[in-house]
Amino acid sequence: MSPIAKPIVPAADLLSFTQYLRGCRRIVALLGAGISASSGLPTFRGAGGLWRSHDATSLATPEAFEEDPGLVWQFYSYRRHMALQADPNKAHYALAELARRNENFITLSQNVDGLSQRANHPSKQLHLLHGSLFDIKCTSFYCDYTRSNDFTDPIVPALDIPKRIADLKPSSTDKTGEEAAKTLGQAIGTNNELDISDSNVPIPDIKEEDLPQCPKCKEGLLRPGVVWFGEALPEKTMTAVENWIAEGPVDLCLVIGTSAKVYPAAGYVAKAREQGALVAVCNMDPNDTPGKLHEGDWFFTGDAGLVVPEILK
Ligand code: BV8
Repeated sequence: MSPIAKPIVPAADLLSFTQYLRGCRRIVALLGAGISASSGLPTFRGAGGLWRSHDATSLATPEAFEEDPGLVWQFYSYRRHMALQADPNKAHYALAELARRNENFITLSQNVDGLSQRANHPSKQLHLLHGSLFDIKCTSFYCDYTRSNDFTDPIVPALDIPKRIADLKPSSTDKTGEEAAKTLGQAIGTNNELDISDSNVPIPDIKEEDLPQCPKCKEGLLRPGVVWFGEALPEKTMTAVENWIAEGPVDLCLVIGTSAKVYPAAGYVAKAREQGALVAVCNMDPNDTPGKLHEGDWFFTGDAGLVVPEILK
């Protein structure tokens, strides 16, 4: 007799939530890295939030870029590559479907991986709070050059790290080459894809002139079009979100796959509550709640890729 499969969501919670959802008009969802985990993308805190022994949040700053643009570009080039290899999962598609069904539903995504867009989430109802890995902009103070939806991978030859390492010829004098070749064997996984997030893989320094350059002012370095720590969120986006929340009662706030520790994004949950919203959290970690849960809220423990399509169907 096969064991009865454990329901993705406890029946009672599912029933009470779906009954409430049916009566909801204005709904807002806040997404974090956890929604993309089952698409194979590491979260910020996943694996200790490390990228090649660097704390991811310490690389997502203007200061880090100022100090070592080559290293920060390698971090973003790696994430661009990973995001392009990934596919949206059923949670991304379920939210896109909800947006098509209900024009009074909006998604606030903290994610920069482009997966909600690739799930054809209606763009007018998708607010990218922290930008996108695939937007690029000039760092020169006097230049307004920006480029969207640049999916070139890698964005410049110098950031084709696996190729650069493979080109390193080990020689008696060039320790780096030998070391690189040796660790290359270790670092290349069975799928022959070099895991450049592996801190054992030495990566040659990249000269600034080999990094993406602004084609307009011809002076500035280009940078990823994401919001770094210490930078303001896009004003237009914040105004649109704040106006939407202020427009009238909010019935439900979905909080999906986020540790809800980064502000002002995490603050939108409280703002939705002030407008009357009940909160439904979906998280792998039962301790990751956006502040204290209230009477009537829901907490669905599990993989967003499984739970979200279940509760929204
Ligand atoms: C700003 C883009 C001011 C780059 C990111 C109060 C008010 C305002 C600001 C602050 C404040 N207090 C502190 C600040 C400063 C700071 C901040 O919030 N710091 C934190 C660390 C305390 N905020 C800022 O700097 C913001 N700017 O306020 O500017 C200003 C105003 C005017 C003029 C100048 C300045 C800017 C913040 C934006 C930073 N950029 N991303 C990039 O991606 O590289 S933030 C980045 O980290 C992500 O976008 C995301 O927002 C955050 C990580 O959070 P999560 O997505 O939640 O990921 P995490 O790994 O933490 O958690 C994953 C969750 O998923 C976990 O709960 C896990 O259990 C769960 N999970 C895992 N697997 C699954 C799952 N759940 C379901 N299913 C699974 N399978």
